[in-house]
Amino acid sequence: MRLDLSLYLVTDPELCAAHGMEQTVLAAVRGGVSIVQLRDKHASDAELVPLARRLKSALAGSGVPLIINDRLEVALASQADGLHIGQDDGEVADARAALGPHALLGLSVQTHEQLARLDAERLDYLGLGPVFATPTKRDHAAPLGFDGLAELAAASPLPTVAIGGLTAEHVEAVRLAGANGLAVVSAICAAPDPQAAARAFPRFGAVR
Ligand code: TZP
Ligand code: MG
Repeated sequence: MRLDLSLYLVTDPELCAAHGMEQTVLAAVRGGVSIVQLRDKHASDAELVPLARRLKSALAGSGVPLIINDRLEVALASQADGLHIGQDDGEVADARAALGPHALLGLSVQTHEQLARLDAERLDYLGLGPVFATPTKRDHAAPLGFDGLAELAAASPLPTVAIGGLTAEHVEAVRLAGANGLAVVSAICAAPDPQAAARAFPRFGAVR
């Protein structure tokens, strides 16, 4: 599936609680998000698989890929479009081998050291962050700011999506920093109207 990182929704069950994960995702897709990541740190695989399957069928034909955070087994069982892993979530090579060549595979990167030992051939994109400190992720790495983001994006051999404390007001700064899009949790999930919140993001112009 085509990879458009321009507006990347990442879910959080607590922040999505007002409407629920499923309705929040569907509203955000109507509002124009280009890619969705199902992220739930607490649910079991058995709880996540049915939700992932429902989201996958709801997104069918929309062109919006469904990515699963961390849980390879959930990605496989739900036939999701891809997987996103962090630095401590196992080897990229193992994930790629299990997913096959066509799935989308993303990796979170916080430092130049991590970029230097990147298994880029097996990856499709990188998540760079956090740009700002955010209460949404506990124990996140030191914030990059836009200058740090620009340095990592310039050194990245892969398309990048910025994450961490970002809102619709940051689209131009992220674009100028050279990333290919913004990933947001609270700016959409915690909004009273997730569809309107997604729509409020200016269109992200092509970077490269
Ligand atoms: N990874 C780095 S920051 C972050 C994740 C999952 C959370 C971003 O959440 P928010 O609410 O958009 O700041
Ligand atoms: Mg992770």
